[in-house]
Parts: sequence; structure tokens; C-alpha cells
Amino acid sequence: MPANLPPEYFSAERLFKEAKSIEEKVQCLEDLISTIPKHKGTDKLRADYRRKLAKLKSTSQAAKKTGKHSSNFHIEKEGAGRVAVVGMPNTGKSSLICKLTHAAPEVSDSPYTTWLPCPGMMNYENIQIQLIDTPPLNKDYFEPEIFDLIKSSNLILVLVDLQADPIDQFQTSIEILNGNRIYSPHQQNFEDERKVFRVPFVIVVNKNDDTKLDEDFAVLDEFLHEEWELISISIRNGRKLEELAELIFKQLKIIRVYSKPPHKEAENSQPFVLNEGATIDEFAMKVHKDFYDKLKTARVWGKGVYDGQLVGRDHKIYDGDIVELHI
Ligand SMILES: Nc1nc2c(ncn2[C@@H]2O[C@H](COP(=O)(O)OP(=O)(O)O)[C@@H](O)[C@H]2O)c(=O)[nH]1
Ligand SMILES: [Mg+2]
Repeated sequence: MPANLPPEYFSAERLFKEAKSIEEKVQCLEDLISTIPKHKGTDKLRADYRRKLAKLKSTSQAAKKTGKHSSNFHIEKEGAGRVAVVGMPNTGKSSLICKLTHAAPEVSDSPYTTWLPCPGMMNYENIQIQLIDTPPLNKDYFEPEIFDLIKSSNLILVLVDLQADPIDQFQTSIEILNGNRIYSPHQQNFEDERKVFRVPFVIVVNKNDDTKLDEDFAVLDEFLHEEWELISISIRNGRKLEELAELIFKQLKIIRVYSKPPHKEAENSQPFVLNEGATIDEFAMKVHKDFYDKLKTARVWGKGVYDGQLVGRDHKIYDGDIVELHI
């Protein structure tokens, strides 16, 4: 128990302990948290209570939606891919979501501001990608459901702070992810491979605010670049954010393919999103099962073909290709 807690704390604590219903408990716990002064000595206490509050809130939500399991950690997948933004406290996870999407998670110097995941959609050219802000990685405690969310992602951005012992932050983050059976595809794994989740990681080195810090990044880069995909950005000064969006797209390994009705222009704005390496067959399935069932031939405009070339079902398609399906 940290010293110097004000008397309001102790009365709020008593009220919380006496509260009966979940709603009442939520209210009292919010009041209790607001009585705790913010400083280093109380970080752990506040984090503990926030965790408790998150649990209570999700329980109360689940209770409201009768019969349907629901939790604050369950987020519907949307868009062309899901990217989990993870890392130690204060590395800029929430700032990144604020900058690249319309979502507005709270940004603050206090390390345990984010305690629930928060999704936002990032526009990348003509598609949208889901980014999810997550609570800070913590060796001692972490909501298990957050790892389910991270495992369900197509890509993990591991944020580290260039201005605060980035190597240590990098190592700790990887250790915690691996400790929860989440590995980047290239990593060696000493456990039963069937129990492991493989999701690509990108190391995002934030707070590279100006060229004076480039040298610090160069040291880190030297140490890590052979094994890891990494990029250095400054959210505050907007450095390399476009490159980051591009890298996210590249690492998701997806392609955008356009459907063209016969004798008409391609429907340019709304591509179908498929995994790299997809074939005409998979594209037809995406458009409609009827096309997949009845497909005779297809014409392709794009990579490795002459314009309007007739191709078969197993022809491989590429990002930007235009396809005309014939049934
Ligand atoms: N100098 C600097 N500070 C940043 C940058 N990005 C975020 N911050 C600050 O770092 C602190 C923590 O940011 P936040 O997004 O809440 O981190 P989180 O705990 O990882 O979600 C805030 O004070 C931000 O303003 C950056 O590029 N440069
Ligand atoms: Mg945050």
C-alpha cells in the first residue's frame, strides 16, 4: 500500500467494499480511482484498480446482453487486416492510433492510461486497415483476453521508445509475447509448434523526433536489422508515418484485385482484398459463390499477362490486377 493516500481514498474504498450490485461497484470504483493521487508510487495501485474496473465493466456489459457472451476485449474484425499495436508503457501506442485513425484513445505521460483495447480504422490508399491500441505489456500481469486479441491479428507492431532504453524495451516485449506463445514467423521456438501462434512482428522505434536521434536509431538498427523488420518514426513530428503505413500494407501480404464486368470499365474504387499468392479461383469465390461454381474462363489485365489475356482458374493474380469473370 503506497504511503500518503488521502483520507478520501479510505472512505471511497469502504464504499466500494460495501457496494452490492455490479453497477454500484463500477461507480464506486471509478470514484475510488479518482481519489488516488497520480505519481510513481501509486502507479501499481491505480493499474490494479483499473484492471478490476475493466473486469467489472465487461461483466456488467455481458450481463446486459442476455445470453450473448460479450467482453470489452472482443472486437469485430473489420477492413483488409487487423494490426495489434503493442509495447511497454509510454511508447506511443495510443498516440499512433490517434494519428493514423479517427479513434481517440487517451494519450498521457502516465504509463497506465490505456487499460482496454481500442480499435480504429486506418485509410491506406483505397482500403482500410484495423489498428488496435492495447494496454501496456506487463511481465507481472496481463489480461489473458488481450493475448487472444493479439493472436487474432494479422500483424503486430511492437513499439519501443528510442529515447528510453529501446533495446531493453524490445527484449522485454518479445519475451512477453513469446511467453504467451506468440512468435514472429522467423523465430525459433522451443515449445510444441502446434501450440504456438505465428504472427509477423514489425519493430516500430518511436520518438525519433529529429535527425540528431538518427544515430541512436542506427545503433539499434545495426543490432536488430538482420533478424527483424524495423522502422523508426516520430509520431509527434510526423516522421516516416507514410512509410509506416506502406510497411504495414506490405507486411500484411495482401493484394487488391478489381472486378470488371464484361464490356464495362473496371470497378476501380472498391477492390477485393485477397492474400498474396491468390488465384482466379479464390477471387471468384470472393466475388460470389456462383462465380466460383460456374466459372468457365477469366480475362486479366495486370502483371505478367497481356491486356485481357484469357486465363484459367489456377492463374495467380497480383496487387492491382483487373479481372473479368465469365460464367
Ligand atoms: N517526444 C515524443 N513523444 C511522443 C511521441 N509519441 C508519443 N509521445 C508521448 O509519449 C507519451 C506516451 O504516449 P501514449 O501514446 O500515451 O503511449 P502509450 O502508453 O504507449 O499508449 C505521451 O506524452 C506522448 O505525447 C513522439 O514521437 N515523440
Ligand atoms: Mg496508451
